[in-house]
Amino acid sequence: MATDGDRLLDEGSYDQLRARQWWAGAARGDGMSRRALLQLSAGLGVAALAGLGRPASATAVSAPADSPIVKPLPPDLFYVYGTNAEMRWEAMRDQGELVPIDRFFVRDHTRTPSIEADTWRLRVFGAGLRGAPTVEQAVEFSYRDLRRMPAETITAFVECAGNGRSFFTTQQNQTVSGTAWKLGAVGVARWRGVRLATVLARAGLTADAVDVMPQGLDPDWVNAGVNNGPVRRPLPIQKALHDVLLAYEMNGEPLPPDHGFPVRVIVPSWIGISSIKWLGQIEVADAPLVSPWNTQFYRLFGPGYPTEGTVITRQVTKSAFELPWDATVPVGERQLLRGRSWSGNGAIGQVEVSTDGGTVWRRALPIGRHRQHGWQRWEIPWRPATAGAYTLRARATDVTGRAQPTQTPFNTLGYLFDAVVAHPVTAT
Ligand SMILES: Nc1nc2c(c(=O)[nH]1)N[C@H]1C(S)=C(S)[C@@H](COP(=O)(O)O)O[C@H]1N2
Ligand SMILES: [Mo]
Repeated sequence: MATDGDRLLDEGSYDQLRARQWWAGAARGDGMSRRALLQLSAGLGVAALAGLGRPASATAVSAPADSPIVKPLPPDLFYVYGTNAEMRWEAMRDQGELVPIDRFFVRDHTRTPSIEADTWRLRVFGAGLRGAPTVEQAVEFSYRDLRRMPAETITAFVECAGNGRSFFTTQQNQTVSGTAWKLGAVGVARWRGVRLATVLARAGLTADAVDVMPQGLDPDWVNAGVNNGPVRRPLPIQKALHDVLLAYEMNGEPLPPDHGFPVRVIVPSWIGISSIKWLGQIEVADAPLVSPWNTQFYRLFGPGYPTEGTVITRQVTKSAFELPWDATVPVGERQLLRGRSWSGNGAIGQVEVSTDGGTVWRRALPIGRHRQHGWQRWEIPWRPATAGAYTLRARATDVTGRAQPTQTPFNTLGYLFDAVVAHPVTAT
């Protein structure tokens, strides 16, 4: 039988329990009354439905001279959208399981800060610890302290909850707000670091702990005239102790500035915003915590959802071809189509591909093994017999049976697009 703790690893029960606690006044928020939130979320829905939200368009702008992102963003590897940059999927052709750092997507709310490892400290505090109730009394860890603790390495994807958002508009004719990602706001890397459970134990964790809230050192996020404070989002203690890592290495190198140097959180299978970069502090509370990132943003709002929305935790099932958008392929030649599929709910069980607009589906052949929280690579031979336009489709099913649908139910902020994507190519 599932215990309360097990249930908190599951997004549905986590949300229901936290929502009940919050609406009953048992959760501690910062800065926003329930009334204000309700007004805001209702207004958000209306604005987005009326097309007042920033419409998702496929237009990519090039990086400004004073780029908020530190690493180079060459146009053959990235589409750049202001403070965010997505990987072009053709950049994964001929790559192994991991996405190299030079092409890993970046999602910054403001900009990449410059932080020195020598003076950096992680401050852990809160009523869920013995003797460190406030941030002034926090238990401090230096970079060296963390590096000396037992290390662990995991393979896991980081994926933005909004990955695929542009297809709400281009495939489903719906207006949603937020960055108009195609499918490149995802990447798999090897993350090395120390388990959050180890750090919390050393900080004096007690059985009273309920939620933890990691917070970033990047600038406050101001949106629509409202200062939401530093980027932060709570996690239930059960998930925090289960498999969360405080990572200081990515693909065998020190964490690059854009990906959270010196230390970031990695929350396997959960949406990207959970994996707080440039970690500065962690509150460990004996009561449920809220931040705008789990009450206003990264929730599903819209006609099919309750007024207060539904929180998002795990990622959905998706697939992508390792091809340029509007690729040109040789006519009359046998070629191998390659791609990858992934899910936040478990390994991928099967992938089917259609090259004829969705009539005939063939099983793709798996390449390599799906490791931990990574993805499944696959390939399928194809010979386009005649010249002209084709639409490629890949649809995956994970081992829990979650398959990609033909439509994703609308939500105003355009999260969790899992429908099969129609990828245009031309054979010449
Ligand atoms: N401190 C901080 N952490 C953050 C963010 C941020 O802007 N600031 N962006 C989040 C979001 S929305 C995503 S999708 C991931 C992106 O990680 P990446 O830039 O390493 O790909 O980081 C998350 N962690
Ligand atoms: Mo994100």
